[in-house]
Parts: sequence; structure tokens; C-alpha cells
Amino acid sequence: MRVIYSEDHKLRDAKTELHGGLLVKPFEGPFRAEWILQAVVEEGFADVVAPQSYGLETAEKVHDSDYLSFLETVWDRWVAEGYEGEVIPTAIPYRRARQVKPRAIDGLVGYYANAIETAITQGTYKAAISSMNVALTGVDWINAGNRFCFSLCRPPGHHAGIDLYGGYCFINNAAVAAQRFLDHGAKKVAILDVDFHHGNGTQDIFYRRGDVLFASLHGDPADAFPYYLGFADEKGEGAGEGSNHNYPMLPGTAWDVWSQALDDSLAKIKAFGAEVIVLSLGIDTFERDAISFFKLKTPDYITMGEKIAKAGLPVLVCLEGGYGVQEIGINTANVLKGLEA
Ligand code: OKP
Ligand code: ZN
Repeated sequence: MRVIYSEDHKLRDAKTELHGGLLVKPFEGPFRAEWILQAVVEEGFADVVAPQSYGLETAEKVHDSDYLSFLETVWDRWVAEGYEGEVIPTAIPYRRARQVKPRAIDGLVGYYANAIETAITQGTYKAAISSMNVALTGVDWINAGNRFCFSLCRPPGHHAGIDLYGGYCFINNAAVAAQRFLDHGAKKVAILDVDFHHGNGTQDIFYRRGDVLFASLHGDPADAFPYYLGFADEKGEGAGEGSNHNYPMLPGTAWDVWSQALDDSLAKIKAFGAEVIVLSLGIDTFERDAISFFKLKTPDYITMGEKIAKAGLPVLVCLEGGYGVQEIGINTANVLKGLEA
């Protein structure tokens, strides 16, 4: 299958992440994409192509346009304020506070944040746009009649909501891709999110819509980031009622239990009548991931790909998370191998 990749991901290279009360080197850095690209090429996925450029019109159907303008301008406004560090919020719209957009840059940063570990830096917006372009180019490759495509997106996207950034995410690549499938004739699209973390941004975007099913397999929010969304009783609202499916799972969950949730989610996707699957592929479900607590093993990723392919639908793979160990490369390649098996 074709791999879509852009060097522009390197523009997202924050110096800091707020972790354990310290500003540490981010878990989500350029080396991740380099490890994954190297492994997939070594494993035979050598058709690597740079993305096309797209405008913002598709992104504006899933994100608030003022939010996108905020992302584009926040770094310059931060520097103009005289700040010397990276963009980190210090205040957020807490319970019973007013949800009114502040004029001041410090207030605005918190207004648009759903988590505060993620520092915005020079180059972040350009990299996020490039990551979106990587996903959209994958859509066009599938629409040209190809069954599979791997969009090597970086930064990831699934925590980016309608008007929210955080959890290393800025623009929701998988959501923008799903929207482009709809705009090019698909009536129903499924987003299957197998990243260890709940895709709270993707859920936010499609929660009241009936054209996109969202299914997410993840660490129980009582135990894992993003903590405040991703429970099993979140089913969708209005036109989206019944098209949101969460599978929270406990610390230590291994393939036996995890794969039952995968089977169930694939049955939901079939019953929904999806014409294409956008796979939000995080490989942070791995047993030695740096920040997660599932126990999947390297061969499980082949079986994962095989099971997903058995749904019989085209699959656009968008990279999400996976941290701390070089095995993110082989594990990603294994999913691609399983898809093509
Ligand atoms: C992004 B994706 C470690 C905890 C970090 C944010 C996790 C974001 C994960 N400092 N919390 O879903 O892989
Ligand atoms: Zn994750």
C-alpha cells in the first residue's frame, strides 16, 4: 500500500511537555515519524509519496474557523506579548465559569485547550496543516480506487475537538479525512480509533452527526488520559444517537480482551453501513509503551490488521500515538501487513 509522508512534520518540535510537574522533552517528537517511516520501508512499504496541498475548506466543516485562526496566529501573538517560553495555558474555563472568548492571549490559550501538557511552538501550525494534507492525500488515493493507504500523520489529531487542542493534537486529521470522503460521495463513514487513548476530539466533532460512526477502544478514563470523556454510556445525541461506541478497558488489558472489543466495534461498523473505514492508528497499546497500560504484543498487530481487513471495506490508516520505544515502527508495519494479508 502507498505511504503518504511529509518532512514538514519536523516543524513540530516542542522543547517542553508538562509532565510530573516538570517541563520535560516531549514524548511526541520528530523521531517517532522517523522510526516508523524507516520500519515500514524496511518491511516493504516503499511506495512513499509526499502529500498534495489542500485549503482549509474541509477542516472548516469539522473545526470552528475562529479556532483554526487561533492556531495560525497564537505563536506570533505569544511572542508579541514578550513571552520567551512556549505557549502553555495558565487558566482554563472551569466548572460554572462563563464560556466567553477572552481578548487577552493568555485567556484565549486556555479557552481553546482541553489539556495543558501540550506546548504550542513556532512551526506547530505548519506541521499540523501538513499532517492534515497527509491524511487528505490518502483520501484521494483511496477514492482513486485503492483499497488501503497509510497516511503517516504527525502531529496526531484525535484529541483535537471542534474548537479544542491538547493531548499533542491540533487539527483532527482523521475527522478531516472522513469529511472529505463524505464530500466526495460517501454517505456513511466509520472512524475506528484503536489508539490507547480515547479519541475525545473525534467524538466531540461527530457526536451529534449521523453520517460518521465513531468507535474507540481505549484505557478506561477513570485511569487514563483524557480522563473526562470516553465512558461506555456516551452513545451520541440527536442525529448521532447510537453512532458513538466507546470500549473503555482496564490496566493490563491484553489481546484476548482487547480483540473482543475490536470484533464488536467491527460488527457495529458493518451494521451502520459504512462505506469506508478511517483507522485512527495509535500503537501505544503496546506492552512497553512509555505512557500507556495495555499489553499488546508485536504479533498482535498483524492479527489486528487482518481482522480490520475482514470487514471488507477500504481503509485509510491515519497515524495517531505510540511512544518511547522503537517497536512503534515494526508494530505499525505489522498492522499494514495484516491489512494486506
Ligand atoms: C496522545 B495520543 C504523559 C501523559 C501525557 C497526554 C497523552 C496524549 C496522548 N505526560 N498525556 O492519544 O497518543
Ligand atoms: Zn494515544
